[in-house]
Formats: sequence, C-alpha cells, structure tokens
Amino acid sequence: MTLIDPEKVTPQQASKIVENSTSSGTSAIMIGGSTFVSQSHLDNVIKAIKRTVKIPTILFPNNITGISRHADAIWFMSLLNSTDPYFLIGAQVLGAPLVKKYGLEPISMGYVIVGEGGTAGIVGKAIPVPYDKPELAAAHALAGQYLGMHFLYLEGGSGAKNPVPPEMIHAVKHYVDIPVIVGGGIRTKEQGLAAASAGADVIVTGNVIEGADAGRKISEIIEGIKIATS
Ligand code: 1GP
Repeated sequence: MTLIDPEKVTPQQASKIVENSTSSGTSAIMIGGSTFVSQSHLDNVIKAIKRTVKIPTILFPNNITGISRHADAIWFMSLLNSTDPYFLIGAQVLGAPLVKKYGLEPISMGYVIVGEGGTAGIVGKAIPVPYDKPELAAAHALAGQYLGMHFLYLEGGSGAKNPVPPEMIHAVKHYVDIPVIVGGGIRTKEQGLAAASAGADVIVTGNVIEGADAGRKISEIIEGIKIATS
C-alpha cells in the first residue's frame, strides 16, 4: 500500500504519485501523517486521488482531524503501546460518530510502534518496543487480536533508518492469526522481500514514493514481495 502524507503534497502532486504507484502495482492508497493538516487540504488531496485512481483509499488518521468524508475506509486504530488514554480510546470515541455519519468503512487495527518510533512515537506518546525485543511486539499483537482487532500494524516510524527486523515480524506472525501490516523505512526490493518473507501481509511505503524515481522504487519493492510470496 502507498502512504500519502497530506502535509507534504499538493493535490496535484498526490494525484501524480498515486498514478505512478498504481501503475507500478500498489493495492491501496493510505492517507495520513503525524502532525496537523487542515481539513480542507485533506479533503482536496483525497478528492484528487479519487479522481485519478480506482483502488481503495483508506484513511490512516493520527487524530480526529485525519477523518475525511471523501475516503472509502478508515483504519479504526488504537495505539496499543501509548501511555496516553487519548490514543488508546479517547480519539476513537470522538471520531466514531463522524465515521458513521460519513459512511466510511471502519477497519479495526492494533497499531504498535517499534524501534525508533519516529514522529508517530513522540506524537502518540508511545513507549516503542525495541527491535531486539520481538517477543514483546508479539505480546502486544496478540493482545490486539484478543481484543478483536482485525489487523495489526508494526510501525517502525516514517523514514526509519532501519525497517522492522524480519525476526520481529516473524515472531508476531507466529503468535497471531490476523494479517500483519509492516511499515517504516522500507526503501528497497531487498527490504520488501525480507519483510514479506518474514510473513508481512501488507507492506506500506511512504517516503520512498516522494522521490523522482518513485514509480521504479515501488515496482522494485513489489517485485521483492512477489518473489517472497511466489
Ligand atoms: C509510516 O509506516 C509508514 O507511517 C511508512 O513509512 O514513510 O518510512 O515508508 P515510510
């Protein structure tokens, strides 16, 4: 899946990026960032994306300000290792009525910040799970599954120097039955291959699609995923 950070792009740029990534084989567009974006800009970015491609658009909100009526679905997520109840259940309570009003499809997801954690870790007041503690990530993931979440996201943080290690993905997959999403710092075919080989069901790329050779990069990462799953 391709992640668009609405803070970083104009609607025209978003449209170009999704055109490239869709022709390179991405399955869905996620829209969200870690800090603030105005509602009208978010709406305009999503409208431009929807005009350009037919694949699903899924909101990836950091707060209630990340909800837009123009998307198809929303990751209805809880930051499982946040120390702040707001990110565990507070924002969800405030956002749920809007999700219903806008007719967005809610997809429940447990979100776990690992490694350096990046901006998402700071904003979400998380205690990131260190990369060398795969069993702790697995325990978070299993708790998410037992609470009824349908997906689990292992987040290394946007632009992470090192992506989530295969050992951690493998440990999580060993514990849970729900699909595992992995993102943060995946830039190459080899990293895509390693994450998919370790069992990642969905790989999210954000930073890599912002460069001039985005289309080629995405094609390579998808090639790595296909090798792992063939
Ligand atoms: C961030 O996991 C996503 O929330 C994607 O990370 O921007 O490093 O690809 P990148």
